[in-house]
Amino acid sequence: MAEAIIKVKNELGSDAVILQTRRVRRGGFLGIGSKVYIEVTAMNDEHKNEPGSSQPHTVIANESSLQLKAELTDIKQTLKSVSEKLSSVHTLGKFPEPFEGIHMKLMELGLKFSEATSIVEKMSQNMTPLEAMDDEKISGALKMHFYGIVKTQRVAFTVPQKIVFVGPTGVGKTTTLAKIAAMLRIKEKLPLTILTLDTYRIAAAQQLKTYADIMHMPFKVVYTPQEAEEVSSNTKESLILVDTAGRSQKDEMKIGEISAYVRAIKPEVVFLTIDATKKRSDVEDVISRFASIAPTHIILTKIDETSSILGIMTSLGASKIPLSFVTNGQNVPEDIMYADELDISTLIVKEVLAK
Ligand SMILES: Nc1nc2c(ncn2[C@@H]2O[C@H](COP(=O)(O)OP(=O)(O)OP(=O)(O)O)[C@@H](O)[C@H]2O)c(=O)[nH]1
Ligand SMILES: [Mg+2]
Repeated sequence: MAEAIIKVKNELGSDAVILQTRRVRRGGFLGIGSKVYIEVTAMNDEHKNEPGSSQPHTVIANESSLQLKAELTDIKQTLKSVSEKLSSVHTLGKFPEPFEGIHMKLMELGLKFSEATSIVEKMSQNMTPLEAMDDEKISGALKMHFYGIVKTQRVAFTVPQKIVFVGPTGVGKTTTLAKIAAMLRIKEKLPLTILTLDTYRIAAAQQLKTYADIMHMPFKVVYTPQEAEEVSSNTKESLILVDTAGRSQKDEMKIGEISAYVRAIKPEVVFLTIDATKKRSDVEDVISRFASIAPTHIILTKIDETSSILGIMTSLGASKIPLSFVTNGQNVPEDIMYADELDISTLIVKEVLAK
């Protein structure tokens, strides 16, 4: 049809009026081997009243070539939209150096395009071109930005107090509990009791009992929420640290089960233990699935095993649950430290500026 209209325009001018279009078969023998054409009947509107010009004019275009043309038009259209999209991405990511490099690095370290863009936009607006060439100034601006990316808060340990450790399987709950128990025992000299709800895996209870024995602390395994409630309400003279079994965060019902124990114990502190080696999306998933247990603080484990903490810190910051401890190794009790906003921002700036 497009080809036919071009023919009409060429032959009758752009004011031509189309009177009729139809498909016709031509050629072949008894209909075999014939081709389909489009027949357009048109006349020139401008000269329609002139003598001799009132005859409508018919043009014919081959349908297979029309189809090819239509496909070509389609391909051109697609190419145009792809190239528009590419150029918009290019323009959006266009910052003067060194900001463009920082923008790319932030995304490499796990930030989303929009998160990286907003950081770099703020930085580039607040710096003169001369300042932007000064590495110290860039590092200072980054540090300023990442300071407070996640809120940190120390727990005020006291007696009596109940503290429960929750989190997915294998993140380091038991190890971290042992590290904190040793720290409270040795440095703060607080009387402690260790409880575990880890009833269905004897090996896991044994792991904690060994730590408790070494540190000369009372150790109990509880089997029901009622028992957990009795033990915790009758233990007024010590700080109770409660370990829970690591259950898959995908398993809603078991989170409900831990939640029943937590409601029975009524702890002042619920530590959600998060593994720093996990993907950011997995961490966000853990935070949302454990939300029903209402964690009061986060402990980030295994930062010694990850190459970047930026993405995870951004997600922890968004959760609004304060970060309390960071652990950086398997050694009990030494591989644990209080989370500190300045340390975190220094570490992130190092990651961003690393070549
Ligand atoms: N590299 C490193 N390993 C750690 C850290 N914390 C714990 N681990 C190791 O992680 C593994 C699992 O630790 P656990 O304390 O048993 O973890 P959990 O959360 O109690 O596990 P479940 O009770 O099975 O859910 C052990 O091999 C620990 O030594 C850490 O900060 N860094
Ligand atoms: Mg454990």
